[in-house]
Parts: sequence; C-alpha cells; structure tokens
Amino acid sequence: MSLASPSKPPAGRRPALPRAMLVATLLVFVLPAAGLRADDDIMLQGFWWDCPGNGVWYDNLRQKAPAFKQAGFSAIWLPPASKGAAGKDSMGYDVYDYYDLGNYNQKGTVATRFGTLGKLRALVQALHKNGMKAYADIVLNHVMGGELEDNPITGGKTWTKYVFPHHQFEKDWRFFHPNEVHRDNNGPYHDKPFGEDLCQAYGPCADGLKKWGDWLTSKVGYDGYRLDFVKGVDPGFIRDWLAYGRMSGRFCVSEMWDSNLGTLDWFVGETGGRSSVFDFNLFYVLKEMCNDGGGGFDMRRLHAAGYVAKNAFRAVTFCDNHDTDRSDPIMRDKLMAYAFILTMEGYPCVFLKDYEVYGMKPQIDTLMAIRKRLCGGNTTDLYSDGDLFIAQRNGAGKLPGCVLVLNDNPSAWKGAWVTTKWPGKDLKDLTGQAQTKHVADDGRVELWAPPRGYAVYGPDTPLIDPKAGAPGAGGTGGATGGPGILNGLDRGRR
Ligand SMILES: [Ca+2]
Ligand SMILES: [Ca+2]
Repeated sequence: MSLASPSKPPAGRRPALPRAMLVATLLVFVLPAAGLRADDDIMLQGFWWDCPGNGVWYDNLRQKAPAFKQAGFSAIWLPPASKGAAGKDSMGYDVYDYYDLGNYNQKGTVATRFGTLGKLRALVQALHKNGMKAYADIVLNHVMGGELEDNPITGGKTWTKYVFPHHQFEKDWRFFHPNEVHRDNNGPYHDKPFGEDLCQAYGPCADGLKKWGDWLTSKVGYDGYRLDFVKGVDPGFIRDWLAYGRMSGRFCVSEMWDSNLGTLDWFVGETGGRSSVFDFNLFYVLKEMCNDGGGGFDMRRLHAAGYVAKNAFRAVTFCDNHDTDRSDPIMRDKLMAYAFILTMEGYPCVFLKDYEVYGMKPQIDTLMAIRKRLCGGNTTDLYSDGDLFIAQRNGAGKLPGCVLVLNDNPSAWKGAWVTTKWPGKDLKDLTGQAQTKHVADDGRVELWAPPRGYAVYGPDTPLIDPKAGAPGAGGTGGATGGPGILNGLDRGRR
C-alpha cells in the first residue's frame, strides 16, 4: 500500500568494516531451505499502478511469458487476484471478496481489473510452461466494501457485514477491530489506515485467512507470495500463515516498508526466517545516488549497503515499485541502481514499468544476461571514493564472478587500480562501454566506468545461455537512459 510513510535512512556513512566481516558478524540466518531460490534468480514485478485495465492484463502477461523467460526472469509477482471494492478499476489492494478471483458478478463486474479466473490460471500455466514461478500478492490486513450493520462494540453502525454467493469466509463485526478480542483501534496492528482492519487473533478470521491462502495456492497454482503491508499485521500470524497447508515451504517476500535495518531484521526474525523483505534500506540509498545528478552522493555509502549486506538470502532488492513510482521515485539515471541490484547479492526485482514504459529494457536485458552468466558467490568491495564504487562478486559454481564499477560523477569517466581474482587474464566490460583490460600477474588492473554510469567487467563470456538459446545481447548497455538521460557528456572509452 502506498499511504505508509517511509522512515528515511540515517544520515552519514556506514562503518567501514570489511564486508566479509560484516556479513560474518551480522548474518542472522543461514542459507535457505533447498529450493527456495537460486543465486541467479531474477523477479519481475508484473504490473504498475493503473496499468491497463478492462481485464486485459493477464492475457498481456501470458503472451509475453516466453520473452520474459528468454530475458532471464525466473519469477513474476502478480497483482492481488481477489475482487476489490472498486470493482473493475481496483488494483486489488481494497480486497472485498477473497474467493472472487474474477468469477462472480460482484461490485459491478465478473472480471477483476486484470481479467477472469480463467485468464489468471492460463497465465500461471504459461509461466510454468516457460519455467517461471508465479508469486501471489496477498493482503492480510484489511478488506473494504462491506455492508452496514449494527456493531455492539462501537454501539453504532459499521461497514463490516460481508455476505457472498459462495458463502465462504463471510464476515461480520466480530472479525474486525475493535472486537471482543481487541477492544481498540490502536496501532500498529489494530488501527485502520486502509479499510476495515481484520483481527487475525479471532479464530474464525485466522482460520479463514489460512484456508483461503491454501485454497488460492491450489486453485491458481501459485509458487510463492508477496505480503502487502505487513506493518499492520502481528508477525506471529504471518509466521502461522506461512506454515499452514500449501503455503508451507513456499517463497515469501513481505512489504515491510521501512528503511531501518533493525526493523527489517526484526521482522524476518519474527517470521522464523520464513519471509524475505524488500530492501527499502538499499532502495533509499540507491535513490539518493541516482537522483543527485550533480554527483554529490558519496559512493562510499554503497559499501556494505542495505539489508542485503546483512542477510543476502532474505533481501529482495529493487529500484522502484508500484507505490514508490507514484510517490517517491528514482527520477534519473536509474540504470545505475539496476546495475547495482542486478550484479550484486540479493534477489533482484525488476519493475515492469521501468522495463517496458520507461525504456530501460535493452540495458536491463544486458545486465540480466550478465547476472545469469557471471554473478555468483559472495562480495569483496575493492575500492570506493566520493564518486566511484568498485566491488567484485567472487564467483560460485559455474558462475565465474564479475567486477561492478559505478561512477556518479556528472561529467568524467572515473577509474581506479584494484586487485582482482583474475591475475594474468583479460577483463572485458560486458556492457560494451569500457575497453578490455589486461590484469597484471599480481592481480592489479585499472577499471573504469563512464559518467553517471557503470561497467561490469568479467572474463570474456558470451552472454548467451546455451540451454535456453537466449540472446543476451552484449554490448547494448548505454550508461544512462530512461528518465534523466544526460547528453553531451564525456563518452570517450577508457
Ligand atoms: Ca491490522
Ligand atoms: Ca559522488
């Protein structure tokens, strides 16, 4: 949801601990249970606020499923599927009837904004056929659009009566705060910033949400979840929900809209490590870097940045979503942020509006191909100063590793001598911008990136997955692009 007020990241630089030490010191949870995700997985947020309506969206995504797979996406986060109070205009966050997935004539429409249940199932089948996973967007905090009824707790009338043609998960005042379990409307869990606030401590409500989640997973075939507005829900219930029925063992990322590292880590801990979180801490750091077109951002702040540096396997990194795009977006040079999340650790999530509408597809495709072929293992930060950040992925398995060079200077190429893991080898900028460099026998090499841009060096590797036959299209990576394209800069190769 968008109304939450994000707290801002603390000012000043992070302590300059070696990243390996920081990880060793702060890592709370070990590697995930098998199968939750692979090192090179990439998520796509498959919608934006007010994406085209009239029930066409599921078909639109289904038709693009092979192209999404070819580009390197491994999972798509789909919008909330249940019928919203706003009917065909709803983005799904105003849930009216959890069990109406676009198959009952309610709120003036059978289909939801995104399509019918049949279209949704066809989409998920197409994703599976193309080897991708489907994540459901889940609202556990509130519902909207009920009928008026007498409420003995408040002594007045409340919009808390929900009756459906299928008679599943019907509700009355007992399901909502204030009720006989919690006689208050106090935050953080009992207030109502968005709609009628569900009481997950009331047995029939808890059971209803759990049984619905299990049914939804089976009915549609979802592989995982994105939980909306978890700031409003007792995390103990989220832990229970994720342990119930078909939810057990499936991937989950929660919208804990907070930049505080302690809060993010606390929430993950409260779920027993079952839920990842979107890395809002890293998002606000990357946003500052991108939006400061004058280059005043101190690139040393990228050292050990974000929740991802503490707990890489529970961090979903991103460079805008359907909410921040409307309220708090990265306005310029966003590809610098994508270069970071698509080469560094964490589970990166690409925002479809950036990919399709803001014109970043060619450069994001190149970065995704680089991730699939090179980016694995842990991270060593090699160099940083006010304008330049250089970090090496050290490689794992068949992924050899790479070196990211990020430069926020507004007009000049920047480079620095670093010591890499490739003594005596050639390192190529796989984005096709900087010159290939020979690494000295002691591992030292001078690596460069263009102004307001990036380079990603690695062993000369065809950006083609031989199994998928995917054209990774090396050499198309413009350093800038999308919002805030800069012209007339020093474009000379270094
Ligand atoms: Ca609540
Ligand atoms: Ca700077």
